[in-house]
This record gives sequence, C-alpha cells and structure tokens, in this order.
Amino acid sequence: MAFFTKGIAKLVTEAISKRKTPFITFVLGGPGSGKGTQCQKIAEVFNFEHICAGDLLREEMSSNSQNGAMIRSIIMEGRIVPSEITVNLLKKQIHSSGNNKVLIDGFPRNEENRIAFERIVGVEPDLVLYFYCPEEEIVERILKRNQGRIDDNIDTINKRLESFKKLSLPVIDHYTAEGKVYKINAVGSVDEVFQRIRPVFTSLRYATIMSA
Ligand code: UP5
Ligand code: MG
Repeated sequence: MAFFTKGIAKLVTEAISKRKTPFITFVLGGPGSGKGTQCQKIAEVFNFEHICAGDLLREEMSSNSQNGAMIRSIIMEGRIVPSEITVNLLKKQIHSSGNNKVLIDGFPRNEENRIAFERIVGVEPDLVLYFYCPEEEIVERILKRNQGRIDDNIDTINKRLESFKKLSLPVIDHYTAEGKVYKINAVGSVDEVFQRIRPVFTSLRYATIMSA
C-alpha cells in the first residue's frame, strides 16, 4: 500500500474485479522453501486468497474419506497425489473463496497436475512465483518445524526433494518459457524474502491499472 494513494488502490481493485476469471498465482518451490510462510504475508498485504494444496490434502487425509488412506501413504512417500483429487479440491476452494485474487501454494507439482488444472478449472495462471533455496537450508528448516507433519522426517524429506527435482522443475521450466515465472531467492529472514516479493505485487497493481 505504501506507494499508492487510496484513490489508486480503489482503481486497482475495480480493474481486478472486472476480470471474468480469477487472477491466479501459482507459488512453487522445494519443500520447506517458505511457500506457506510467504503466502500468508502476500495474502495479508495484497488481499489474496491463500489456498494451500498440501493443506487441502492433509484435511482430506484426516477426514476418513475414501481417499484418506491413499493420500496418507502417498504423502509419506513424498509422491504426488492423483491430479483429479487435488484439482477438484482446489476448484471447490477457488469458487467458494469469493476472492478473485488467488494464491495457489504448492501446486502444480508435475506436468500432469498442470494439464489437469487447465482442463478441469479452465484457467491458466497469470503469474508463477518460484522460491529457490539450497537443500541444506531446506532440510534444516523442515527438521526444526516440529508441527507433527507425517512427512517431516529425513527419509521423506529426501523423497520430497527427489520428486521436486524430477517432477516439479519441468513445470517451472514450462512456465519460464511462457515468461510467467518470477524467481525469488528464498534465503534470508522471512522479512528479507518478503521484501523481494513485494515489488512483484506492487508492479502488478500498476500494470493492472495500465491495462484496465
Ligand atoms: N521458514 C520459512 N521461511 C523461513 C525463512 N526465511 N528463514 C528461516 N525459516 C523459515 O516453511 C518451512 C519451515 O521453515 C517453517 O518452519 C517456517 O517457519 C520456516 P514453510 O513456509 O512451511 O515452507 P513450505 O515451502 O510451505 O514447506 P512445506 O513443507 O509446506 O512444502 P511442501 O511443498 O513439501 O509441502 P506441501 O504441504 O505443499 O505438500 C506436502 C505433500 O503433499 C507433498 O510432498 C505431496 O506428497 C503432497 N501434495 C501433492 O501430492 N499434490 C499437491 O498438489 C500438493 C501436495
Ligand atoms: Mg507449505
């Protein structure tokens, strides 16, 4: 908000509200790279809806639904849940949010996820944030987290890292070729990292006014 007067902020809000489809930002990066932490801040400061694919799957896993046991074993193995399940959970959440600016945290994780989202939800992302972080930092952060996640142990962390490199990096390459990726150095304090992200969303506001 710092660079904008109230009048301009109102114009931006109106410009975005005229879009027929929500403004979608995919937030990608290795496990523990800070996606969730930074999404919370972006959501708060720039008024986005934060939808975390992993959280939706963990809720589904604990809900005793027919897919619960399958999701649990896939998460334990650091593999990727079938696209149909995740995309339908995301679609429901996007539609019920009522917010036309959405951050999708930790999805798509492979090419199949990406294609299924485009097919089932019928939109493509406007922007992709990619947090890059060295593996030693990732391992240290996750082992310190201590929130009882079933995948926060060294065996599963190594499998999550392998899945990320093998399956998720090609998705980032795809969007890089489309010119949609904004790469963020995820090392530093939470506030330092947020200061690197902030200009993306402030310039976005400006671009939205220009194209409105
Ligand atoms: N932390 C954060 N920022 C920090 C900083 N700048 N400096 C120091 N510490 C920092 O952060 C991780 C930890 O680091 C926290 O303790 C935080 O305080 C600290 P966080 O913000 O939680 O990082 P994030 O990138 O969100 O890490 P997360 O572990 O949630 O990432 P994953 O991508 O591994 O987890 P997710 O929940 O997205 O997915 C879990 C599993 O679900 C996947 O492995 C997969 O099996 C399954 N899944 C699918 O199959 N499909 C999907 O679409 C999504 C998930
Ligand atoms: Mg997370």
